Amino acid sequence: MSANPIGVVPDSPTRVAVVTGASSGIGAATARRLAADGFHVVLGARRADRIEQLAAELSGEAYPLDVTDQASVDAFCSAVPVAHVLVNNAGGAVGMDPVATADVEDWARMYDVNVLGVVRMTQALLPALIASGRGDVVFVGSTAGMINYEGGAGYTAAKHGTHAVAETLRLELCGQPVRVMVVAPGMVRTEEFSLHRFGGDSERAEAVYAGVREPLVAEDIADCIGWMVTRPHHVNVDLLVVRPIAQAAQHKVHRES
Ligand code: 8X3
Repeated sequence: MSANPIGVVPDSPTRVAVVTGASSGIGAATARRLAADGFHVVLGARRADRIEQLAAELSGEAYPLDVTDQASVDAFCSAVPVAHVLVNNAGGAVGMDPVATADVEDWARMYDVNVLGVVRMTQALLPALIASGRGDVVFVGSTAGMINYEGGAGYTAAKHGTHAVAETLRLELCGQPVRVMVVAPGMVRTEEFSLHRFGGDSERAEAVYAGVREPLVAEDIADCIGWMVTRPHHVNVDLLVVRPIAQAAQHKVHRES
């Protein structure tokens, strides 16, 4: 466990940013970006070894976190008395089976991490975010939270749920000093998203990006999040949809042979 080297206290000008799912991909890139922007970063993920290494590099903190486990969320959040930004990034897809034959256990896992996980984290850190007087919750949603596609219903239903939680929270917090923002990425090539979705089948994972000249990368989304949380605090970027230039819409992807 890396110690808090700067001892952030409530009236410190340093803002504290909590990033979930920070062991790889968008989460790790966001932690790097926010640290570079001057935030004190607190990283959470199940793979403690990875986040400890990254936190040491970023002079931040790292604690193990499984957002699908309330006890884990409680333990993590008890180590974070001060928080200005929560990036609800932990999430993911499992499988790509049609509704007719999909495994409902996969769907339950996706709902747990993409919907209940963000609710658990948001509930636990909301008092600190409000107390900060300038809090932010960023939900890493998806274009899959705005449209549906064949084989994707388990994931699209879950990501629609992520977006619904965010939009509802914004309504409920109206008048409080907490922004609620959603970034909705389209095709982002990370080392794990598609590999995880297809149970480690690298051929299927690679096929997702086949012929796409420049899919987005994790740093592109981290860049968006960095921009969103560094706007003057009265500016709430409700929803930022971002796709690679080769993806005009979910089903309209230019592929070179
Ligand atoms: C990922 C976008 O198109 O794979 O959140 O569903 S997609």
